[in-house]
Amino acid sequence: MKLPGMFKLSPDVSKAILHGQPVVALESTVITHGLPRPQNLELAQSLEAIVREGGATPATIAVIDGELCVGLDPAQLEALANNPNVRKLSSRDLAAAVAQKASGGTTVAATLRIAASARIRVFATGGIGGVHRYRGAHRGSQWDVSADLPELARQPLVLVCAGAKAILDLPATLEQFETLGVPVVGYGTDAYPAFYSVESGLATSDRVDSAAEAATLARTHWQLGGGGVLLAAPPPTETAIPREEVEAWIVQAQAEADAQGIRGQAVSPFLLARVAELSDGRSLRANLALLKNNARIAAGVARELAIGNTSDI
Ligand code: PSU
Ligand code: MN
Repeated sequence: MKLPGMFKLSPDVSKAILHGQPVVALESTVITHGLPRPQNLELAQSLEAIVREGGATPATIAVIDGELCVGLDPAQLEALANNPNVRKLSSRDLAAAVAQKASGGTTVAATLRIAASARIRVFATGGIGGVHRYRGAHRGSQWDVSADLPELARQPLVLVCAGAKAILDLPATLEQFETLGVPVVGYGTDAYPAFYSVESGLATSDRVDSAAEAATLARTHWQLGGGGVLLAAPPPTETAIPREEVEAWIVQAQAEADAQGIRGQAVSPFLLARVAELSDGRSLRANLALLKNNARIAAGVARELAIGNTSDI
């Protein structure tokens, strides 16, 4: 596999890809902008450990000094987590970051693009971005749709998440998945999860009950020319929070975001941080637990997909 010089694969990841061994991509905006310190670094390290325990190689993806890094060493991970000035990089921001030799955490959208270039087929995150709730006071807010959606439609990966983040308009986000041809597959459930909550009151489009079934569905989707598959895993019940409880915090956080004129890329990080405060840390605990759960599931799917694999699927 020959990638342009701006890509930098870690030795581990490079070897695993070359031999068709299971690899799980991990994003880094959740580290740089999604979680507070020091939980962000601890989480990033435990996700890598969980993927390894699950028999796959973790590939945390980030941009460091203009290089598209696929797999970070421990010092790089620490530096990224502790640097408050790094950028949030979505698909459209990658070229500028490379040209300017900048560093940043990659969103789901940007991570999908980089992972697909490296022929990685499985990716774990917490919650995918989506269609933001309509904020009448803010002109243009009806067009605040995360680049995660079109990018997932395009890139042939299985994205393991607990649905879309609860701060979003979930029915509108599900409609977008249908429009974009992205299967929304429940992992052991027919209910579409709502990130912190086990149920959103909405349904998935399909269901699988094992990693092997998920792998078969994804392979078939790709043989049909499809792109991404959303594998929606409910958050662990011990830390999950009922929808009605979460909703009150979100409504308040959203009102504050509007009053303070928060826009664009700053909206999601603001809402996540504010909900964590309003919930007295409960949303943060749920977020950490579901991220770990998703990493474990992703390792299983990556192993199934690697069976009988050559380096190109
Ligand atoms: N999931 C989390 N925490 C996060 C994110 C997802 O549990 O911080 C990040 C992801 O990187 C996702 C991004 O791609 O939020 C979406 O940002 P936006 O809504 O601005 O597209
Ligand atoms: Mn947005």
